[in-house]
Amino acid sequence: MKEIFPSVPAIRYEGAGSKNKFAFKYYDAERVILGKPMKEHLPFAMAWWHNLCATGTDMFGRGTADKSFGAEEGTMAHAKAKVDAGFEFMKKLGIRYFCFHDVDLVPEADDIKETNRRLDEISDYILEKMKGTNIKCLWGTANMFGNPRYMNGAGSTNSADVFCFAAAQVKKALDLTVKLGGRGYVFWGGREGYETLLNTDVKFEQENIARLMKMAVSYGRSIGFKGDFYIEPKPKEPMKHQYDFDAATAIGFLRAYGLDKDFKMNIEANHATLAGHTFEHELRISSINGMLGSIDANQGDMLLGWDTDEFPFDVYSATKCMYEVLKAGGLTGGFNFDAKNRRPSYTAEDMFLGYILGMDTFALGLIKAAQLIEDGRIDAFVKERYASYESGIGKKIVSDEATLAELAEYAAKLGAPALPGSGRQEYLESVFNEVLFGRNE
Ligand code: XLS
Ligand code: CA
Ligand code: CA
Repeated sequence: MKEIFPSVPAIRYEGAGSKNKFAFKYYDAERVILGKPMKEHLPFAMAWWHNLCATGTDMFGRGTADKSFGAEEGTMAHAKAKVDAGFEFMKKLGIRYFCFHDVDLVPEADDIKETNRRLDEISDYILEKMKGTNIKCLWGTANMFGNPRYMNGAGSTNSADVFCFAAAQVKKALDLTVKLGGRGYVFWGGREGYETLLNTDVKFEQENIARLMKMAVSYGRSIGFKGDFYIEPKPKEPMKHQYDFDAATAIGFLRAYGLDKDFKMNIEANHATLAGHTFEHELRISSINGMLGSIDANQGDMLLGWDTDEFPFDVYSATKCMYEVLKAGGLTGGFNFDAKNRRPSYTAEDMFLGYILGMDTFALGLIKAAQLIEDGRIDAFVKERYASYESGIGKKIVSDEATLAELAEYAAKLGAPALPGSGRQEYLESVFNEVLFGRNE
């Protein structure tokens, strides 16, 4: 088959001194970190939508990038050309997973029966392509936000007919995920939210979202889906209020409706910052609740209030992310680059350069997070900070043996407690810098 990206070679690790733009400087797939090769710590995935579909269209102008891959857009020939391009792309970068929405794969027809027929055809073609490679699906999902019928949401819509279309799409997307060996299935609540309470029954809408999710779990399990379902929290955009605001909100929702055994979180960095959190905050909240499943690896722009989906470049953030992931014992999902090139970076080479940046940033993050753990000063400090609970009255508190009256008596005896130990934030930040940058002369 003719190469689609002839100007880009297979990307290899050449190390930090290399000036070759088509080489990894830090991502060395076989390098062992804390007992595991990098490629196992970092199951990277390609996002079908941004990489193979998005052309850079924005509210003010047309696309700048040509993603026709030699075929006429809107045809099945184009759908297949995208598969060819995607597989060549993943092979050249050594990426082993992809993520997709149903409508990323084929042009949507007016009738859902025809859309589903096209999905069967393209998934057969993808399966053929997967043969003889180690490339698999990380997760699948249904796009329940683009079509005008979803203007008021999918699970949360006011129209029972639209709810049925959402159910039909979820069913088909689950079929495809299972067919392509997916590890997970994502619900990102695109338009599951509201603009004004004047026309909205929030309780009813949330109950219906839970109903759709329960049906998905029961259908998924019935066709042999063993992976995790994920909620991907996001606080706003496109809706003003989105129901899955952040990890804490989504976890509360899952517990309220008895869905917490089948679902975990898919945490996206850009959504975390839109919610007014750091990426690592969202990861920690998920992980302490046993719900850290997968990651959408990207970053936002702190000067802009929307979802810019940039390729990860911030090594501090990637290091803090990998620190959380290592502490959690890894992911059952992976790292999906839900990221797009900036509009003026419109060439095919830029598609590769974006992924090289992202993969190297996370490789650096992994190396540095492992060094922080091996260094041990941060861990030791945190342990020491809570040492007053290891003996005496503190131990009684955490063993649930103390009563309020007893503690009040203890306090009265003391008169006034000594101030808690210093938080030492500046010291810890300097330890962090030292591990990141080492000696510099
Ligand atoms: C949009 C979301 C979306 C999900 C999948 O903001 O990031 O792309 O990841 O539907
Ligand atoms: Ca995402
Ligand atoms: Ca996003």
